[in-house]
Amino acid sequence: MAYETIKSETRGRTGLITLNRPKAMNALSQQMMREICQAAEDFDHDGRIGAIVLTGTDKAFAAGADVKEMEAYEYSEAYLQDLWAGWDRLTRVRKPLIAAVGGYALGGGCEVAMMCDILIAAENAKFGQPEITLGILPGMGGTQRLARSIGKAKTMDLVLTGRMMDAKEAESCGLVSRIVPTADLLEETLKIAEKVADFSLPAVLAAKEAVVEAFETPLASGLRHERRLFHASFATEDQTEGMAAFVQKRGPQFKNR
Ligand code: CO8
Repeated sequence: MAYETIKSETRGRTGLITLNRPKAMNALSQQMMREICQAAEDFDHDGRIGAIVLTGTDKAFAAGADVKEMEAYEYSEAYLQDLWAGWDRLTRVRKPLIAAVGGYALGGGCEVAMMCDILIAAENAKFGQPEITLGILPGMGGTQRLARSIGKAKTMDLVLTGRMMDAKEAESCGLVSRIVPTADLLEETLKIAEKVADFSLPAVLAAKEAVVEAFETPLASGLRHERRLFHASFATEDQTEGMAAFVQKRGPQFKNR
């Protein structure tokens, strides 16, 4: 499919989506939202793909929703269109989404990164929710996913002051899992994606589903859900292979990749 605001390609078993509006700091337009979600869904349904990487340029992962596009909106339009709800499609992708964040991840950019399952930051990454400086507030998870991820104190600080935090602070508060040198961001992230994509896909999907559940349910039902998925994993041929390979001291040959 031909896209205008993103590039979509495959690297081995990884689907790579590159946000491609560099002159606008990858500001997220509605078209870009539709194209990112479409590309991610296509990879989700593609049997050759085991993980999906979302990245931008070294200057900007994405500097937020496109303010120039949003400027003229009125309440009724925003409400009737359910503005930005289209991003929910990304959160329904079942394969692991890995964000490779270089440069600015602000506003909607930070929110899209938080919709991903693993966040890798380049040393030059900067995260923030500057909506307050525009007379609005975050609208796609910046108060909710951020608070669940880094807690109330830092979230209030970022959301109410609009300040940015650098990669080190983002790692120390748990927003990102790793920091890599800026020049190596894509290469390092693709290595992580390939590692994930090499495991048994049913196990990977179930593991993601179980972790996502931790953010949506009380502990007792989350634990029950995890246990059911764990039990179900014994119905897969990859469990038989994975455990046999361990016992026989060899590498596993997973069939369902
Ligand atoms: N929207 C539209 N255009 C943008 C945006 C944006 N968010 N960010 C940057 N641009 C454009 C600039 O207007 C400029 O365009 P032009 O050359 O035509 O003037 C170009 O990108 C380059 O930007 P700068 O000249 O400003 O570059 P600097 O290096 O000086 O600064 C910054 C980079 C710090 C990133 C700066 O551009 C900035 O502060 N951008 C806005 C950040 C912001 O406020 N983001 C929040 C937007 S609101 C939002 O995200 C609401 C979320 C709602 C849910 C979204 C769901 C995903």
